[in-house]
Amino acid sequence: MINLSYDIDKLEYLIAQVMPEEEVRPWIRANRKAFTDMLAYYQCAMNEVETRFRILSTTLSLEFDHNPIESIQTRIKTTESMIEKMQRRGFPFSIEGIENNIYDVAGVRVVCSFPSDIYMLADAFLQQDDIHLIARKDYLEAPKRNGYRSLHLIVELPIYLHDRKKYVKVEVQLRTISQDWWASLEHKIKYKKSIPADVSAELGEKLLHCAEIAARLDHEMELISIKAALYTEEPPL
Ligand code: 0O2
Repeated sequence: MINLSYDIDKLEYLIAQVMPEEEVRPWIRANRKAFTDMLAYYQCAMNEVETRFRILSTTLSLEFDHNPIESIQTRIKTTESMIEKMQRRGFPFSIEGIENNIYDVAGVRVVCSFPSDIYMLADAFLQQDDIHLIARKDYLEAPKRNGYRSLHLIVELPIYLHDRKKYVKVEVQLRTISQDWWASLEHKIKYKKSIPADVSAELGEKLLHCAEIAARLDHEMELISIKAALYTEEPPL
């Protein structure tokens, strides 16, 4: 849950890094409410997407005799990270600028049992007629050079406010348990500044090797599950 009574001193400190000093206070006065409203809208859209995946998990498990989702995590991007991304991409900081240019302010990570569950869930989710697909990046089909694998969907969906409907963007990442385990360790190592360059390169190679082992393991586990499913017991009458 995000803190909607956002620490205004912290926001002021962050904004001061991207605006001339004399503009900071007027910006905060003019935009404080709009900024917390924006975070609340992202939170609502993120909750909505999470609920839709939970419903899909229940209905698909009735159909296919296994629950395709192991876990779901959600997060709202920190303001630091939004500002850093806007700067890196050369956009001036504004609420409209964030809404139009940063697609992963609201993030939902769906951790699946098997690779085929990822596509089954993504297809079922994208079939919902109020979900607009903005972008799809398939890092399962084409893994990143470091071995990263996941399916990323940027979608836009409506949230219903008391007086209007608003479309909000959410990034959905779908991956298997082993891909999630790998990504979590790789993420920690990537941001460890104390690792010397040669050790970092060596760890990168080892991580790439582990990503390939994990992909083979996912494939083998899926074959086992398909075979086991042939012997599903009928429920007693
Ligand atoms: P966090 O903390 O998860 O928010 P960008 O790289 O963000 O400038 P883009 O196009 O948004 O550009 O990137 P992409 O490829 O869609 O990836 C966005 C998110 O995917 C990242 O968010 C990570 O969560 C995840 N991701 C992508 N590549 C990797 C990777 O090589 N390793 C790991 N561990 N995660 C990856 P953030 O903002 O980096 O981090």
